[in-house]
Amino acid sequence: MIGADPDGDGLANGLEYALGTDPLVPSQLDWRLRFLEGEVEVAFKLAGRRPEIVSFIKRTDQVSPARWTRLPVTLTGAGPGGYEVTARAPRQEPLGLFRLGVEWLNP
Ligand SMILES: [Ca+2]
Repeated sequence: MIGADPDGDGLANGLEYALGTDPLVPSQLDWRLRFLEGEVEVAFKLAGRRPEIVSFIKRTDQVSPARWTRLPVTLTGAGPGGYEVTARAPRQEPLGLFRLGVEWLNP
């Protein structure tokens, strides 16, 4: 079942598939935030790459109502160690919230 979470880590089976993680072993997202000159860089490390899935990063500057904006991303690495999805955005106050998203190319 795509929405089930048998390992109880909060990541549903469909998302575990997209991220390349084992749905029977608890996982957590490996991410980092870096402050650059005038910019902030957010990166998520994913275990495996699926050709039928696109990963993206969104940002919002407020919670309610959220105004999520999809950021341009770069993908680096493709070996057995996984790969990273990285986005940069202008540095601002407040910093806002970032999140990783995935979507199937041909659902
Ligand atoms: Ca899970």
